[in-house]
Amino acid sequence: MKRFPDDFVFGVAASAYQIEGAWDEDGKGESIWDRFVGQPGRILGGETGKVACDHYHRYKEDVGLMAAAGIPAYSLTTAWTRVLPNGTGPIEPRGIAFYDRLVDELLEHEITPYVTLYHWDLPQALQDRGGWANRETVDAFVRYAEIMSAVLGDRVKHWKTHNEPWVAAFVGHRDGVFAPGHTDFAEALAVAHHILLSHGRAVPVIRSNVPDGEVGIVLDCRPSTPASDAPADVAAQRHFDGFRNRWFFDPIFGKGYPEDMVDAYRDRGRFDTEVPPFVRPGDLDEIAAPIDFIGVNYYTALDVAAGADETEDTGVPPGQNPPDGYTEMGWPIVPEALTGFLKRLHDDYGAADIRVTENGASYSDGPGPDGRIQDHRRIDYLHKHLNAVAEAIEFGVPVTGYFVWSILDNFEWALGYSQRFGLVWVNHETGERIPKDSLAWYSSVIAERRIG
Ligand code: IFM
Repeated sequence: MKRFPDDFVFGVAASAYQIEGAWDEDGKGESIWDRFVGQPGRILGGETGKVACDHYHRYKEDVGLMAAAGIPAYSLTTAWTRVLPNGTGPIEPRGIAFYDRLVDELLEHEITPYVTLYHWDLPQALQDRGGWANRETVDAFVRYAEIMSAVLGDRVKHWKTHNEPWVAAFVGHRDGVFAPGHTDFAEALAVAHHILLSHGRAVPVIRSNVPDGEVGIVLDCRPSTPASDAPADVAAQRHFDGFRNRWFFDPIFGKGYPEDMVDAYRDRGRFDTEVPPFVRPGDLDEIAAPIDFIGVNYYTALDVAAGADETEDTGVPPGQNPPDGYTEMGWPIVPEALTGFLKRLHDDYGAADIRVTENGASYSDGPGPDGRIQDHRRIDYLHKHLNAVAEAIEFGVPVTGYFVWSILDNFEWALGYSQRFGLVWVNHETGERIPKDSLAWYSSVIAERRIG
């Protein structure tokens, strides 16, 4: 039995586009996801987030579900286009009013709000001017951060600038699988840089608006191991780690971009200079602005073999199935890699306050004949990962919080509604919510503050 420290924060998470719906209500502007879902072939089954979980209208019910389960913290993201429909220009007061209501509702139920400013839904108006590849988007983001922290900062004390910049940059601009659907490696690199720069510039702005608050960023991680001791596999794994983890963690922690990766990217990044041309003097110092915590999202880990050094699906070699199996995303379940990565953040980067800002599993279990949802596999997944967090704490790693992804079954991007990550089941036809057994289980872990 491992006990969590008294100040350890348990929470749940969700993001605006994945749950809110009301995509064009109350003056909301169009985001790149609103545009992307309308393009044929982009989303499985042609589904969209136009209605999603209708959280925009049902937020009281959702907060009530969290409160009934004794969830102490909720990580939400705000939609830039609700507040600034064109990304810049006039503020839409009805958008601000929604987040005011949501935050007040949470506080009335004694749930601490954690706010993330960007979870991939760039205003389309900014995309039309080049999106994140255009350095001006950095200034637009900083203004948006300024507005949100000024408006909510009296009640919201926990701020995260970005969620998973790797995904926004590479899945959106290299793979073309997420909005805006581009396939240009050089553009993806510029996008990543400007997102990181916007983070670094927003940090002092948020801090000055919320002097008694804290601010950080959320990076997704993909721990990996070489498929064998063969030098080619070892080199491939090192490259994968640079691509997937070090390119983001290194600059945030003041180490600049990893040199081996700058060298590796020169051709595809279309530059022949020592540093990529989008990196201007002073940028790396700004990106490394001191943060109060680092958020890390963890789902899976993989083995990397030579020849597959930048793909996500290198997986585990055939015949060596992971002992804990796979989730329905097809992701190997590797809880011990979470412990390892948390240790690495502390040992290699000196991270002094680490939060697991997303962790969870997709399983499609729905209501049985008695209406109950017995999602044992999700409970097992969460149990193993909370245990992995507790183990890291025992090793002396300063992990201070854990947020389950997600409170609700929601819109899983290019996979539409086919994947269910929720602690609460959602009928996507009617909007009905049914708490799963995993919610009751999580509720008891929170109450006992221990895992065994
Ligand atoms: O649903 C996503 C979320 O938007 C970002 N992190 C991973 C989750 C599961 O794929």
